[in-house]
Amino acid sequence: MNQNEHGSATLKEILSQPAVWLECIAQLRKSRLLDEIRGQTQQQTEWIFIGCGTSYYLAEAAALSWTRLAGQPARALPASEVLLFADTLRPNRQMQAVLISRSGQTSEALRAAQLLSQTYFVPTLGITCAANTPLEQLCDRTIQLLPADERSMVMTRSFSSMVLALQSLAACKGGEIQLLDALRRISEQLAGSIAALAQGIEDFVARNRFADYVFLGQGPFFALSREASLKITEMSCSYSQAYHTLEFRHGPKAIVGPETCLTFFLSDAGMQAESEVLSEMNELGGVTIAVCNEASPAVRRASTLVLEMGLPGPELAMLAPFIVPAQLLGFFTAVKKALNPDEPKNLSRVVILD
Ligand code: F1P
Repeated sequence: MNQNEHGSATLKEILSQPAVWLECIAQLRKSRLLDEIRGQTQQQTEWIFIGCGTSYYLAEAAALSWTRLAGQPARALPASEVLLFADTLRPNRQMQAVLISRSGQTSEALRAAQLLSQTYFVPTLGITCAANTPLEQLCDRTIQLLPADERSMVMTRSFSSMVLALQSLAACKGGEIQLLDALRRISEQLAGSIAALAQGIEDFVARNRFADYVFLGQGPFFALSREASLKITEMSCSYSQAYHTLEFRHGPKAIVGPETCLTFFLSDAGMQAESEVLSEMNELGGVTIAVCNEASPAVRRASTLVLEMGLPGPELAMLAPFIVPAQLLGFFTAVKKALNPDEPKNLSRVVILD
């Protein structure tokens, strides 16, 4: 794969992620913003992460990370649910809302921020990759990750960088400071291996043709499955679904055949149970991709393609690096279908409503 061969902004941004993560981590450390936010949110007892599209799946990853790292209840909602069913959310002053938006301009996210802040007096924290945005005007505080902004329509490094930033905030609140060092080491290691990873996925795409895609994960990796599914649909106009791995047995597996590409995001905690589903789908004739940190013999036997990332860190630190293979799968599938991932069909970079 020659990066210039594609000349794509989206591919450049995907490949830039390890370097951008290091920039964002350094920026957060230097600014001491996380310590300030931790001090200002001591009284908040429940965290609500809110976004749209990719930013909603980012919210899901952040909420699962928050519960485990900060030790507080957390959940994720699409902004539309806050707007249409705010009463079921039972907003209160002990809540902390986190509004996630790469552009800081998405109408539903802005309206959710305004409703929570001005009607329910819920404190609001924004996180965005742009400067001087309406979101920043509406929120009490805003984390800006300018190095993670993108030219491309689809979100790639903005997704992974904002995941890292919110995980870093959770770790700061929970005293899990070793996570920040793990994220830095992982970024440095992936910087040296991402080109080879991209070549392996480009070669896999060149050798195969699929009718549909499935992405499977448990725990925080389910959020990755949802984002991965959206990426391949946005970039390559392919039909894709995402499920909790073990849920896939309960009906959806009916679709599995030789033209079904199933990607498994394997967790440490659920490796045994998830590997059994992987083996079953391989036996049904599906083409299987395993994204994991260390592959067991059972995983190797049941996988058409094993992406063993081999990164140094705890399971939660794998959320940002594990999405990279799915971004690359979406990109190279689009190129193979003679589509332009930089200008996806039917889509706009920001959804602005009247
Ligand atoms: C949210 C979003 C993206 C999607 C597309 C339209 O944007 O739904 O997730 O890929 O770009 O907008 P934002 O609120 O994060 O800027």
